[in-house]
Amino acid sequence: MTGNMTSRVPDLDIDPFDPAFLEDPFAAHPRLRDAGAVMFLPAIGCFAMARHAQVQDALKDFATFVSGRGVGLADFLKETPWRPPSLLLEADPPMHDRTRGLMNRVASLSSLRTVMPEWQAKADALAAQLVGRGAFDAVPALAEAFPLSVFPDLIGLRQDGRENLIPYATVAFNAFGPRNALLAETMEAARNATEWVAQSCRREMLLDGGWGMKVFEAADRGECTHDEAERLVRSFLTAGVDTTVNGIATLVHAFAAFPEEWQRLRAAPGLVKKAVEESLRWGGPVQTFFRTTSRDVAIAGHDIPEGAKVLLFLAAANRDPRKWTDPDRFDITRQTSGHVGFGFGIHQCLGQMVARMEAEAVANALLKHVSEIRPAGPLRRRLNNTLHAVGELPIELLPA
Ligand code: OVP
Repeated sequence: MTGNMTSRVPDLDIDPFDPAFLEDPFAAHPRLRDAGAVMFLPAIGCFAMARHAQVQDALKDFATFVSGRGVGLADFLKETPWRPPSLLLEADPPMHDRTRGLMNRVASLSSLRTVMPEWQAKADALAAQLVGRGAFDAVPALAEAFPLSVFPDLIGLRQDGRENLIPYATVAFNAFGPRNALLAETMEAARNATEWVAQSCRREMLLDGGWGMKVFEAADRGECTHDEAERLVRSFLTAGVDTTVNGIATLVHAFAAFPEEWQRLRAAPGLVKKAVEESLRWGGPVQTFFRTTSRDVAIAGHDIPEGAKVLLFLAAANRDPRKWTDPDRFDITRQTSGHVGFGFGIHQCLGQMVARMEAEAVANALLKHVSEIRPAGPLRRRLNNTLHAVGELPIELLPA
């Protein structure tokens, strides 16, 4: 026989949604990467890839590794999704390209530039208030406080009920995993949040000038239907808060854990953008996403059948020693291009400029006010099926 010789995919006995795994996913990543270019995880009955080359290739090949059957464990062809699918994240071309084009025009860099001075002033005031106050938990006081002080206003949400945003997103990210205890608990806690989010996406609830209303104005121009507009606004509310909260918590944690990198940044504040990018590579606020195969496909000599769920370990790819030198080290001068912290290809994070701007505003504010970021107790995780979430981050900020 010649050509097309493929072999069975190796099994690996790891459950990536087990609490012990979620507590420290990075500890298990070497086994995932070393098991092979592709593996099968009997614990959850799906294929998985954790090396940078395969994860990035799969993300690029959107026609083979599709999103329309869901980017969680559930196959939307066989199971009813917990909510109507996202028209962006859980859609494929041609539908995806139409909604993504519209949303790209709403979430433009030019509309962000106009709010940047205001965001920086808010971050500066927050840092000034937190510095020199002794030990505090940076999760509520900084990582949650800052995004909540800027993002809901950007979208044009009313004040009332904003406390529902994080509980809703927590459920949404848990819902990409199996129907485990984490999902059940957070679903219960967010019962009213789901209804509040649905109401908040309606045109009557959105303020003029916000990104939410801009989506409805695109609908008025015929770029999508008004029902679609509502669901697109929902994407902003789902994807825009818990992600940046944990991105900022991870950035602060990185500097607390690598104090010499904080001092390097103080000596060269022009490295802020690189430091933010490196924190995304190193910290992995979004750990994983699934795809579904649209055909039989061979990966590095292994067969994956059509209709298979494939778990992509973004955070493991971002620390793959086949791609990165000394990958577990947080190094603000590292060349980070090619990291998949925002995904890759056509679905790559729509809000990445917002996320970067928020993190840069916080980093710049800390640079103005803070000489040292000291751990003041153990970091505690808030377990989530998708996010590497920080539950508690005790730190102390010493004045500059
Ligand atoms: C990380 C993301 C996450 C969750 C939901 C959505 C997007 C959405 O489009 O609803 S991107």
